[in-house]
Amino acid sequence: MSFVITTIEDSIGTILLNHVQKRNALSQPLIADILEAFGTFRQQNVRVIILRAPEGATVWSAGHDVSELPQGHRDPLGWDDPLRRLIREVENCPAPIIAMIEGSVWGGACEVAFACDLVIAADDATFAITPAKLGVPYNLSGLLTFMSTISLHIVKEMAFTGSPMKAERAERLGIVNRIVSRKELQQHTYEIARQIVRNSPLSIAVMKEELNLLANAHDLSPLTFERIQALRREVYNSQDYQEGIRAFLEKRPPTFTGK
Ligand code: YXS
Repeated sequence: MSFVITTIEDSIGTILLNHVQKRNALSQPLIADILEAFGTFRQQNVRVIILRAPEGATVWSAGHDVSELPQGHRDPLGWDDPLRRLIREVENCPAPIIAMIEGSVWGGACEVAFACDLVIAADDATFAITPAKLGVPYNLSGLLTFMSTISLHIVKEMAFTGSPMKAERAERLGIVNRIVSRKELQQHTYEIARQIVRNSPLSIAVMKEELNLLANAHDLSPLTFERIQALRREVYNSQDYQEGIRAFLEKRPPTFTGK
C-alpha cells in the first residue's frame, strides 16, 4: 500500500503525503514511497516537485515516526536513518522542490520542509522544532538545515521551547517564502511552479547544487566532530532520552531529570 499519491502534469510532479491515520509521520515506508516518487520523476524529466498534504489537512506531517526511534544506546538520527536519507535526497534532487504547507508541521518534518527549495504555506500553518520535547539530540547536518533557513536566535527559540511558530511570523522572518489563504494555496503554488518550469532546468539544477554546497560549506576539525559525537552519545544514552520516547509512546507528558 502506498502512503503517497503522485501525479505529473506539465512537467510538475506532485507528491501528496497520504498516511492521515498517522498524521503523515515520516515512517520508513512513507519515506520509501517518497524516494520512489523522486526516482520516477527524475526518469520522467519532471522540472519541479511539489510536496503536499491532502487539501484541508490539519497536520502536514507529525515528523519522524517516534515508534521507529531507538529506545536508547543508538544514534536516533544516524546516517542511515530514513529521515536523514530523505533530507539528502531532497537536497540532491536536481529539480527544485516546493513544500506546499497546510496544517501543522512537527520535528523532522520541519527540517524536510525547510530543506525544500521553497516553502509556500497557508496562513494558518504552524512549524514546531521538537527534539527538546522528546529528549532527542538532533544531528549536526539537521541543525545546519535549520540554520540555513532561520537566524540563530530564532533556531534556538524554536528548538529550546519546541513551541509551534505561526506562518505569519515565519514569513516575516523569511523562513517561508510566502503565506496565502488555504483557498489560494494550491493555485499560488502551482503558478510559481509553472514560472520555474518555463526557465532552463540545467541552469536551475546547477544553481540549486551551488547554493546548497555553499550553504553547507562548514569546515569542522576531527576533534570538534568527535566532541559533538560524544555530546550526542551522552544524550541518547541518557535516562531522559528513554523517558522522552517512552512518554510519547505512552501518551503522557515526560518528566526530565537531566540524567
Ligand atoms: O494512537 P494511534 O495509534 O491512533 O496513533 C496516533 C499517534 O500516535 C500517531 N502519531 C505518530 N506516530 C508516530 N510518530 C509521530 N511523530 C506521530 N504523531 C502522531 O498518529 C495517530 C493520531 O495522532 P493523534 O491522535 O495525536 O492526532 P491529533 O490530530 O490529535 O494530533 C496531531 C499531532 C501532530 C498534534 C499529534 O499527533 C502530535 O503532537 N504528534 C507528535 C508531533 C511531534 O512531536 N513530532 C516529533 C516527532 S520526533 C522528530 O520528528 C524528531 C526525531 S525530533 O523530535 O528530534 O524533531
